[in-house]
Amino acid sequence: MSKRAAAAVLAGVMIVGLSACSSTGGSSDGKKPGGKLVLGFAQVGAESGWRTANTKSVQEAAKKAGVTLKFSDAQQKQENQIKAIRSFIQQKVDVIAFSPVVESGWDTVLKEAKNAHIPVILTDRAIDSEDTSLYATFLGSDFVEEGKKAGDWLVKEYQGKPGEVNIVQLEGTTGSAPANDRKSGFADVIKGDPKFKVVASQTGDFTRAKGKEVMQAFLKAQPEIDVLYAHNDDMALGAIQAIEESGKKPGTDIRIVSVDGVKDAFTAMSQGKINFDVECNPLLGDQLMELAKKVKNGEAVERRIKTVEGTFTPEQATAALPTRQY
Ligand code: GZL
Repeated sequence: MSKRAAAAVLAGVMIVGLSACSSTGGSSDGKKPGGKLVLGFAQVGAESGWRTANTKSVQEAAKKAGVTLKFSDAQQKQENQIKAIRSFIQQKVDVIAFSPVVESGWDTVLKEAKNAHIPVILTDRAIDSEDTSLYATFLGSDFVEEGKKAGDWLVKEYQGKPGEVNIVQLEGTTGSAPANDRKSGFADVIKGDPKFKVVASQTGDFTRAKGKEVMQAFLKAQPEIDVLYAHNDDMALGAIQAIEESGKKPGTDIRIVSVDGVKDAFTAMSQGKINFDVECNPLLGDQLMELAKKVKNGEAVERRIKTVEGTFTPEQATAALPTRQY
């Protein structure tokens, strides 16, 4: 996370300004007089199993909470998310929430929302704006921590083993908070041990197709690959196809550490194809609806709400499979 965003995190609890409820005439229960709370949600896209689960969580939670949800899918394009936010402003929704596809380039449109007295909630991904008044709160994972967990596993895995460890890295969407932070968290852990070398690192844009394509290129270019670090499971699953098509065994010839913890990755883990998975929880819907109502009412909300998530070994993933929600 950038220093600016971290400064916002340190801002601690922030009382959402009275403007959030007075100028828009918010009634006592945060809804338009006589109507349901209207929430505009600008989603990144449908690029991964994680994203599909996140969308389902938001849509189901809105229904349960009696919130009218206006939903847009930006197909991973920032200009589409900006268009969606402008349309929500035009429609005078009560609250806007979105998962910023990349960290920068949001100030102008968020200033428009602020001038329209529509509070904004960041979900899943952060922005690097210096102006922390542009959003009421950020609900999502700590991606640096996720990267560190992946690095910690790797260091433990190779403790006491001689020789160099050649790592290839499939990065998430260029410029996105999860890609930037998972990369830096991982790098921070391994930089202390010269045996670990990242010999190639390239974006696979969080998709299976791109993950497979880039892994094919890695396999052609790199004489020796010991480990793949994938910033999400979909890229890892695409890479597994490439590894198998090259005649190598994923999880054995090339160890794989990934992030997200979706069901398909747990299945691959139960087959010995992924060696460690750092969970990233997509089920943010219920918390988002609670926050939207509070923010609309001008109630105090934490500036930063971190999602609770763990890590999975193949044994733990196999045991969790039957009840895995996503
Ligand atoms: C992380 C989320 C990432 C997931 C990917 O919170 O933004 O985007 O790790 C998804 O699977 O595409």
